[in-house]
Amino acid sequence: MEVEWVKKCSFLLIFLQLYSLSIHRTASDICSTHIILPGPKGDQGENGDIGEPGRSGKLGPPGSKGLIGEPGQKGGIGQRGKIGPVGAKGDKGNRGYPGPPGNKGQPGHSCDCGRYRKIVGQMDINIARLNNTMRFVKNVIAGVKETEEKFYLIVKEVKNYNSALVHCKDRGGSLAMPKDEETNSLLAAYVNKTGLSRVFIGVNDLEKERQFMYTDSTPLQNYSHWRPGEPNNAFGGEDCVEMVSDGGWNDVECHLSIYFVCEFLKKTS
Ligand code: GN1
Ligand code: CA
Ligand code: CA
Repeated sequence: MEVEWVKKCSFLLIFLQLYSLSIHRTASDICSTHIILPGPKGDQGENGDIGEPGRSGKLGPPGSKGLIGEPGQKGGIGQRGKIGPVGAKGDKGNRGYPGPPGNKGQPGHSCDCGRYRKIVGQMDINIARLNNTMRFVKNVIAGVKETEEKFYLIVKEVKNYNSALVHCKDRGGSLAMPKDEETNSLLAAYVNKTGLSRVFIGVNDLEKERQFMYTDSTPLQNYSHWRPGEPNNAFGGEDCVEMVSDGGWNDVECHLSIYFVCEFLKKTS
Protein backbone atom coordinates (compact mmCIF):
# COMPACT_ATOMS: atom_id res chain seq x y z
CA MET A 1 0.00 0.00 0.00
CA GLU A 2 2.79 2.36 0.94
CA VAL A 3 4.49 1.83 -2.46
CA GLU A 4 1.21 2.56 -4.31
CA TRP A 5 0.86 5.80 -2.42
CA VAL A 6 4.45 6.91 -3.14
CA LYS A 7 3.88 6.19 -6.84
CA LYS A 8 0.70 8.31 -6.85
CA CYS A 9 2.48 11.25 -5.10
CA SER A 10 5.38 11.16 -7.59
CA PHE A 11 2.94 11.43 -10.53
CA LEU A 12 1.14 14.27 -8.83
CA LEU A 13 4.37 16.12 -8.26
CA ILE A 14 5.42 15.76 -11.90
CA PHE A 15 2.00 16.95 -13.06
CA LEU A 16 2.20 20.12 -10.88
CA GLN A 17 5.66 20.99 -12.22
CA LEU A 18 4.42 20.57 -15.77
CA TYR A 19 1.39 22.68 -15.13
CA SER A 20 3.35 25.61 -13.58
CA LEU A 21 5.69 25.66 -16.51
CA SER A 22 2.89 25.48 -19.14
CA ILE A 23 1.46 28.71 -18.12
CA HIS A 24 4.62 30.70 -19.01
CA ARG A 25 6.16 28.67 -21.93
CA THR A 26 5.04 26.58 -24.94
CA ALA A 27 5.09 22.85 -24.87
CA SER A 28 7.95 22.74 -27.39
CA ASP A 29 10.02 25.06 -25.15
CA ILE A 30 9.39 22.86 -22.28
CA CYS A 31 10.39 19.71 -24.22
CA SER A 32 13.59 21.28 -25.69
CA THR A 33 14.97 23.16 -22.62
CA HIS A 34 13.83 21.10 -19.51
CA ILE A 35 14.82 17.65 -18.34
CA ILE A 36 12.34 15.86 -16.16
CA LEU A 37 14.39 14.31 -13.32
CA PRO A 38 13.30 11.00 -11.69
CA GLY A 39 12.02 11.24 -8.18
CA PRO A 40 13.73 9.71 -5.22
CA LYS A 41 13.82 5.89 -4.90
CA GLY A 42 10.74 4.58 -3.26
CA ASP A 43 10.56 2.18 -0.34
CA GLN A 44 10.87 -1.48 -1.01
CA GLY A 45 7.57 -2.90 -2.03
CA GLU A 46 5.83 -5.86 -0.45
CA ASN A 47 6.67 -9.37 -1.60
CA GLY A 48 4.52 -10.51 -4.45
CA ASP A 49 2.24 -13.58 -4.36
CA ILE A 50 3.77 -17.06 -4.86
CA GLY A 51 4.18 -17.59 -8.60
CA GLU A 52 2.92 -20.52 -10.77
CA PRO A 53 4.92 -23.82 -10.34
CA GLY A 54 7.99 -23.82 -12.64
CA ARG A 55 8.67 -26.29 -15.51
CA SER A 56 10.08 -29.75 -14.79
CA GLY A 57 13.89 -29.78 -14.46
CA LYS A 58 16.30 -31.80 -16.64
CA LEU A 59 16.60 -35.55 -16.19
CA GLY A 60 19.08 -36.29 -13.35
CA PRO A 61 22.05 -38.78 -13.60
CA PRO A 62 21.23 -42.50 -13.08
CA GLY A 63 21.23 -43.65 -9.46
CA SER A 64 23.61 -46.29 -8.06
CA LYS A 65 22.88 -49.98 -8.65
CA GLY A 66 20.29 -51.44 -6.29
CA LEU A 67 20.71 -54.54 -4.08
CA ILE A 68 20.06 -58.01 -5.48
CA GLY A 69 16.39 -58.85 -5.04
CA GLU A 70 15.00 -61.89 -3.19
CA PRO A 71 14.93 -65.11 -5.30
CA GLY A 72 11.65 -65.60 -7.11
CA GLN A 73 9.21 -68.37 -6.26
CA LYS A 74 9.72 -71.92 -7.55
CA GLY A 75 8.30 -72.36 -11.06
CA GLY A 76 5.52 -74.77 -11.94
CA ILE A 77 6.18 -78.37 -13.11
CA GLY A 78 7.58 -78.51 -16.68
CA GLN A 79 6.14 -80.32 -19.72
CA ARG A 80 6.50 -84.06 -20.12
CA GLY A 81 9.90 -84.94 -21.86
CA LYS A 82 10.36 -86.66 -25.23
CA ILE A 83 9.86 -90.42 -25.49
CA GLY A 84 13.13 -92.34 -24.67
CA PRO A 85 15.02 -94.77 -26.97
CA VAL A 86 13.95 -98.40 -27.39
CA GLY A 87 15.15 -100.56 -24.45
CA ALA A 88 17.35 -103.72 -24.65
CA LYS A 89 15.83 -107.00 -25.80
CA GLY A 90 14.19 -108.87 -22.93
CA ASP A 91 15.09 -112.38 -21.71
CA LYS A 92 13.70 -115.41 -23.46
CA GLY A 93 10.29 -116.37 -22.11
CA ASN A 94 9.36 -119.71 -20.57
CA ARG A 95 8.47 -122.64 -22.75
CA GLY A 96 4.80 -122.64 -23.66
CA TYR A 97 2.31 -125.32 -22.64
CA PRO A 98 2.06 -128.36 -24.97
CA GLY A 99 -0.52 -127.95 -27.71
CA PRO A 100 -3.60 -130.12 -28.07
CA PRO A 101 -3.16 -133.59 -29.64
CA GLY A 102 -3.46 -133.78 -33.42
CA ASN A 103 -6.15 -135.54 -35.38
CA LYS A 104 -6.18 -139.29 -35.66
CA GLY A 105 -4.11 -140.58 -38.56
CA GLN A 106 -5.23 -142.61 -41.57
CA PRO A 107 -5.61 -146.37 -41.02
CA GLY A 108 -2.39 -148.24 -41.95
CA HIS A 109 -1.99 -150.84 -44.67
CA SER A 110 -1.85 -154.46 -43.75
CA CYS A 111 1.61 -155.92 -44.30
CA ASP A 112 3.26 -159.25 -44.73
CA CYS A 113 4.94 -159.04 -41.30
CA GLY A 114 6.25 -162.56 -41.27
CA ARG A 115 8.26 -161.92 -44.44
CA TYR A 116 9.76 -158.66 -43.13
CA ARG A 117 10.61 -160.24 -39.78
CA LYS A 118 12.51 -162.97 -41.60
CA ILE A 119 14.50 -160.42 -43.61
CA VAL A 120 15.34 -158.36 -40.51
CA GLY A 121 16.41 -161.53 -38.69
CA GLN A 122 18.69 -162.46 -41.57
CA MET A 123 20.20 -158.96 -41.51
CA ASP A 124 20.94 -159.31 -37.79
CA ILE A 125 22.77 -162.56 -38.48
CA ASN A 126 24.79 -160.90 -41.25
CA ILE A 127 25.75 -157.98 -39.00
CA ALA A 128 26.92 -160.36 -36.26
CA ARG A 129 29.07 -162.21 -38.84
CA LEU A 130 30.55 -158.96 -40.07
CA ASN A 131 31.39 -157.91 -36.49
CA ASN A 132 33.20 -161.21 -35.94
CA THR A 133 35.12 -160.74 -39.15
CA MET A 134 36.03 -157.19 -38.18
CA ARG A 135 37.24 -158.33 -34.76
CA PHE A 136 39.38 -160.98 -36.41
CA VAL A 137 40.90 -158.45 -38.82
CA LYS A 138 41.54 -155.93 -36.07
CA ASN A 139 42.92 -158.25 -33.44
CA VAL A 140 44.65 -160.98 -35.39
CA ILE A 141 45.73 -159.36 -38.65
CA ALA A 142 46.13 -155.64 -37.72
CA GLY A 143 46.82 -156.39 -34.06
CA VAL A 144 44.47 -153.67 -32.86
CA LYS A 145 43.44 -153.79 -29.18
CA GLU A 146 40.31 -152.14 -27.88
CA THR A 147 38.42 -151.08 -24.79
CA GLU A 148 34.78 -150.07 -24.73
CA GLU A 149 35.68 -146.55 -25.79
CA LYS A 150 38.90 -146.75 -27.82
CA PHE A 151 41.02 -148.74 -30.26
CA TYR A 152 44.79 -149.00 -29.66
CA LEU A 153 47.34 -149.70 -32.35
CA ILE A 154 51.10 -150.19 -31.96
CA VAL A 155 52.86 -148.64 -34.93
CA LYS A 156 55.98 -150.59 -35.80
CA GLU A 157 57.92 -147.62 -37.14
CA VAL A 158 60.54 -145.88 -35.03
CA LYS A 159 59.87 -142.16 -34.61
CA ASN A 160 60.74 -139.41 -32.15
CA TYR A 161 57.96 -138.28 -29.82
CA ASN A 162 56.72 -135.39 -31.92
CA SER A 163 56.68 -137.32 -35.23
CA ALA A 164 54.92 -140.20 -33.51
CA LEU A 165 52.23 -137.82 -32.24
CA VAL A 166 51.80 -136.33 -35.71
CA HIS A 167 51.52 -139.84 -37.21
CA CYS A 168 48.65 -140.72 -34.82
CA LYS A 169 46.92 -137.36 -35.33
CA ASP A 170 47.09 -137.66 -39.13
CA ARG A 171 45.04 -140.84 -38.76
CA GLY A 172 42.42 -139.20 -36.57
CA GLY A 173 43.84 -140.29 -33.21
CA SER A 174 46.52 -139.42 -30.68
CA LEU A 175 49.34 -141.10 -28.81
CA ALA A 176 47.82 -143.57 -26.31
CA MET A 177 46.85 -142.02 -22.98
CA PRO A 178 46.34 -144.74 -20.35
CA LYS A 179 44.19 -143.13 -17.67
CA ASP A 180 43.42 -146.20 -15.55
CA GLU A 181 45.05 -149.49 -14.59
CA GLU A 182 42.82 -151.57 -16.86
CA THR A 183 43.90 -149.68 -19.98
CA ASN A 184 47.54 -149.62 -18.85
CA SER A 185 47.52 -153.42 -18.39
CA LEU A 186 45.92 -153.91 -21.80
CA LEU A 187 48.66 -151.82 -23.42
CA ALA A 188 51.41 -153.63 -21.48
CA ALA A 189 50.09 -156.99 -22.68
CA TYR A 190 49.89 -155.60 -26.21
CA VAL A 191 53.53 -154.40 -26.08
CA ASN A 192 54.64 -157.81 -24.79
CA LYS A 193 52.61 -159.75 -27.35
CA THR A 194 54.12 -157.64 -30.14
CA GLY A 195 57.59 -158.55 -28.86
CA LEU A 196 58.59 -154.97 -28.02
CA SER A 197 60.35 -153.59 -24.91
CA ARG A 198 59.36 -149.91 -25.04
CA VAL A 199 56.88 -147.59 -26.80
CA PHE A 200 56.09 -143.88 -26.59
CA ILE A 201 52.79 -143.05 -24.88
CA GLY A 202 50.96 -139.70 -24.87
CA VAL A 203 52.41 -138.24 -21.66
CA ASN A 204 55.00 -135.41 -21.33
CA ASP A 205 56.22 -132.53 -19.17
CA LEU A 206 57.21 -130.33 -22.14
CA GLU A 207 55.22 -127.32 -20.98
CA LYS A 208 56.40 -127.26 -17.36
CA GLU A 209 59.11 -129.42 -15.80
CA ARG A 210 57.73 -132.16 -13.49
CA GLN A 211 54.15 -131.22 -14.39
CA PHE A 212 53.24 -134.20 -16.56
CA MET A 213 50.23 -133.86 -18.87
CA TYR A 214 48.46 -136.06 -21.40
CA THR A 215 48.69 -134.97 -25.04
CA ASP A 216 45.05 -133.87 -24.87
CA SER A 217 46.34 -131.19 -22.42
CA THR A 218 44.65 -132.77 -19.39
CA PRO A 219 46.85 -133.23 -16.29
CA LEU A 220 47.59 -136.63 -14.77
CA GLN A 221 44.85 -136.99 -12.21
CA ASN A 222 44.22 -140.09 -10.12
CA TYR A 223 46.42 -142.40 -12.12
CA SER A 224 50.08 -142.91 -13.15
CA HIS A 225 52.32 -145.94 -13.42
CA TRP A 226 55.88 -144.67 -12.96
CA ARG A 227 58.72 -147.17 -12.61
CA PRO A 228 60.61 -146.94 -9.28
CA GLY A 229 62.83 -143.82 -9.28
CA GLU A 230 60.98 -142.25 -12.25
CA PRO A 231 60.42 -139.66 -13.47
CA ASN A 232 64.04 -138.57 -12.85
CA ASN A 233 64.57 -136.13 -15.75
CA ALA A 234 67.97 -137.76 -16.29
CA PHE A 235 70.65 -135.33 -17.47
CA GLY A 236 68.04 -132.60 -17.17
CA GLY A 237 66.52 -133.45 -20.55
CA GLU A 238 63.76 -136.06 -20.26
CA ASP A 239 60.35 -134.58 -21.02
CA CYS A 240 58.60 -137.42 -22.91
CA VAL A 241 57.31 -140.75 -21.56
CA GLU A 242 57.70 -144.36 -22.66
CA MET A 243 55.94 -147.49 -21.46
CA VAL A 244 58.20 -150.51 -20.97
CA SER A 245 57.05 -154.13 -21.28
CA ASP A 246 55.98 -154.51 -17.62
CA GLY A 247 53.64 -151.51 -18.08
CA GLY A 248 55.88 -149.12 -16.07
CA TRP A 249 56.43 -145.52 -17.22
CA ASN A 250 59.82 -143.82 -17.64
CA ASP A 251 60.61 -140.29 -18.71
CA VAL A 252 63.04 -140.22 -21.66
CA GLU A 253 64.41 -137.70 -24.11
CA CYS A 254 61.82 -136.66 -26.71
CA HIS A 255 64.26 -137.02 -29.64
CA LEU A 256 64.63 -140.75 -28.94
CA SER A 257 63.40 -142.84 -31.93
CA ILE A 258 61.27 -145.76 -30.76
CA TYR A 259 57.96 -147.48 -31.58
CA PHE A 260 54.74 -145.97 -30.29
CA VAL A 261 51.06 -146.67 -29.58
CA CYS A 262 48.19 -144.67 -31.11
CA GLU A 263 44.65 -144.56 -29.75
CA PHE A 264 41.41 -143.85 -31.67
CA LEU A 265 38.12 -142.90 -30.10
CA LYS A 266 35.26 -145.20 -31.12
CA LYS A 267 32.34 -143.45 -32.70
CA THR A 268 29.52 -143.58 -30.17
CA SER A 269 26.70 -142.95 -32.69
C1 GN1 B 1 68.13 -144.80 -18.54
O1 GN1 B 1 70.81 -145.55 -19.27
P1 GN1 B 1 70.71 -144.44 -18.25
O2 GN1 B 1 70.82 -145.01 -16.82
O3 GN1 B 1 71.56 -143.25 -18.52
C2 GN1 B 1 66.99 -144.01 -19.08
C3 GN1 B 1 66.52 -142.99 -18.05
C4 GN1 B 1 66.15 -143.73 -16.82
C5 GN1 B 1 67.31 -144.54 -16.30
C6 GN1 B 1 66.88 -145.37 -15.10
C7 GN1 B 1 67.57 -143.03 -22.65
O4 GN1 B 1 69.20 -143.93 -18.37
O5 GN1 B 1 65.41 -142.32 -18.50
O6 GN1 B 1 65.70 -142.84 -15.83
O7 GN1 B 1 67.77 -145.41 -17.31
N1 GN1 B 1 67.37 -143.32 -20.28
C8 GN1 B 1 67.13 -143.87 -21.47
O8 GN1 B 1 67.96 -146.03 -14.55
O9 GN1 B 1 66.58 -144.92 -21.60
CA1 CA C 1 61.32 -133.60 -17.64
CA1 CA D 1 63.96 -141.31 -16.79
